[in-house]
Amino acid sequence: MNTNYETILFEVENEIATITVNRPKALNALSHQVHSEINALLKEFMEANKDFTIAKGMILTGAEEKAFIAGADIKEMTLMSADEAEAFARLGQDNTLLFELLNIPVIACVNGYALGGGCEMAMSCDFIFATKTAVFGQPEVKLGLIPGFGGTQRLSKLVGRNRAKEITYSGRNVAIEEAKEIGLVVSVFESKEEMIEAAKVYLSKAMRNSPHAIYEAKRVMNEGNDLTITDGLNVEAKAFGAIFNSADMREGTAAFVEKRKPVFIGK
Ligand code: DAK
Repeated sequence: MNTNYETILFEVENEIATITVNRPKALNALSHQVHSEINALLKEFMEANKDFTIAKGMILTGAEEKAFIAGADIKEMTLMSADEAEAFARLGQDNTLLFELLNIPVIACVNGYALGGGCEMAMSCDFIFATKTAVFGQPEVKLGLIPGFGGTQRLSKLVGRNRAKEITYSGRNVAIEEAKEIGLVVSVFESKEEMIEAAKVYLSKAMRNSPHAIYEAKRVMNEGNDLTITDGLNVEAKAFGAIFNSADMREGTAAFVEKRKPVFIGK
């Protein structure tokens, strides 16, 4: 896999892939180049990791301490035409969809500012770990913009439409206590090191389970998020049936009956 990028870092250790947005001087703001590089990386990774041969879990984080991602690059946006802005929004939206479509769990590890596009990128991960210094928000209206990487949709689904509207219209910051209380963040940590370590421990434990079953659970839960309960239950029933054709399901149930540890192959 190509790991040679200018604005992001990519590494894999113990089957856990980490993407770090690496523009600390601009508080890791999302330039067109950052989005293009994330897009190329995720597409190559998806193709190469179909059988979970590279990684079984992923972390998305920001370089250094001050910011996860302080939003889309405002300096770059001041020069964009409407057509360029639409293309930029589509690229960013595509990246948020790729995180949702990945066959492995992705944890956003948020330290410092996660504003605008940063909050949107974090919300497209499976869930969010954060440090005590984390600050969330959708401040786009302060710039005469609206959220353009899915924030108008995902924040409502995560915290409820009315709270999402209240946060978005004011453009205010959401501090960590509130982010935890409204369900934006699942766990809070004292330091970035502690948070990254906890994410690695979580993913290492999860990968003892069937990677295929985790992927199916992720797929069905994400699909169901956009459906009525009846349609969502239908998707679940189909996936539940199909998983009986998987080697992992046969192995997992047989191992239980034989009182031994299962050996999953991710199929
Ligand atoms: N873009 C570009 N540079 C940024 C940046 C950003 N979002 N945030 C910070 N920086 C840069 C600063 O300009 C500064 O650079 P220099 O001036 O030193 O060259 C450096 O990072 C350090 O920032 P500060 O000096 O401002 O640091 P402070 O501690 O004083 O303040 C801050 C930290 C996070 C409160 C402040 O930097 C800030 O307010 N940043 C902007 C946060 C924000 O408004 N984020 C939302 C961006 S809007 C769409 C597509 C996408 C979007 C919308 C529509 N379509 C195409 C339709 C998404 C929009 C957004 O995300």
